[in-house]
Amino acid sequence: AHDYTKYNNWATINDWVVSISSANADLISRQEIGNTYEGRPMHLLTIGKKTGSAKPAVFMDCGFHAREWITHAFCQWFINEAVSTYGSDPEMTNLLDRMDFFVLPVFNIDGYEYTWTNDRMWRKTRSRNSGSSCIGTDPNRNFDAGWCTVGASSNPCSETYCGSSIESEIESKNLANFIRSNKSIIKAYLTVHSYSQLLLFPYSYKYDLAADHSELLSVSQGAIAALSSLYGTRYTSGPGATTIYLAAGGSDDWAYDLGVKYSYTFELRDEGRYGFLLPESQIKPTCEETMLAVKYIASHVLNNL
Ligand code: 0X9
Ligand code: ZN
Ligand code: ZN
Repeated sequence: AHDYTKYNNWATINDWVVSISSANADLISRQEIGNTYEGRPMHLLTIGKKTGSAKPAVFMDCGFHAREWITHAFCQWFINEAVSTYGSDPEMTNLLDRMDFFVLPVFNIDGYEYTWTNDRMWRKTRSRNSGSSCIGTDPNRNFDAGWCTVGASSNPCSETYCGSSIESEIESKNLANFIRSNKSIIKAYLTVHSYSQLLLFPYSYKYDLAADHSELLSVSQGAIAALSSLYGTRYTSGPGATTIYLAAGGSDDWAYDLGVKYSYTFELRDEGRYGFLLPESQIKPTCEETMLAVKYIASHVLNNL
């Protein structure tokens, strides 16, 4: 059965996506943005009060990398918290009245399924590579942002394989097509990874500072201050290139260069003690503190339209 304080497999998440959408039809609608390589449907939820007119939106995805299980848990937590605090939490109520959240709870579904059935530490997609027996592409090296120039590999056996071409992965193409189609309303792009307790913003494919560097930095500092106000969890924020490493082809840099100004990558708990194997006892505190950062960013977006 589905449990917000446990890690749920894809079948459980998928059933839950269908049921929470129908149980909250006033606030949630569901659509498929395409199928994965192995044919699983990529369900995207739109969360917000239905007003009849187009609202500005925040796009958020979880589960780019299969083994980063806390991220899948966070998207589920966010959706539940949004619908269950609408009407009581003034900040969430204001956000959902005036904007929409597009949430993709599991981006790399095939990889996630593989971490449950075969290899808990799998990272990449599960697509076949011609001329190689190695499987998968790193989806966060597969976007059109300095593609495969730095911090990525052209070897299909590498954990950071950039793929045979930009958006070679159907999951990347489905996500990019959705964002391109809704570019005029998408004001922020949040992509949730783990681990290291970082809040990153462009650029990661080059050392150049983003044109919006000072605003991105100050919003990131406000967001991590809000996050740490709950349990004192310490985050670092900054441009990817100097805060984590140079790595091209990420969806954050791609979205930013497309024109989505508030583009952030979260690296959730912890700092390495458990790493990708974060105990279930940390799901609730991690999600509760991360909610504060996401709401901080969304409120900033709304106040600066
Ligand atoms: O390397 C990544 O894709 C991310 N770290 S992870 O450990 N979750 O794999 C960081 C992504 C930062 N952004 C870009 N490199 N564009
Ligand atoms: Zn990741
Ligand atoms: Zn809560």
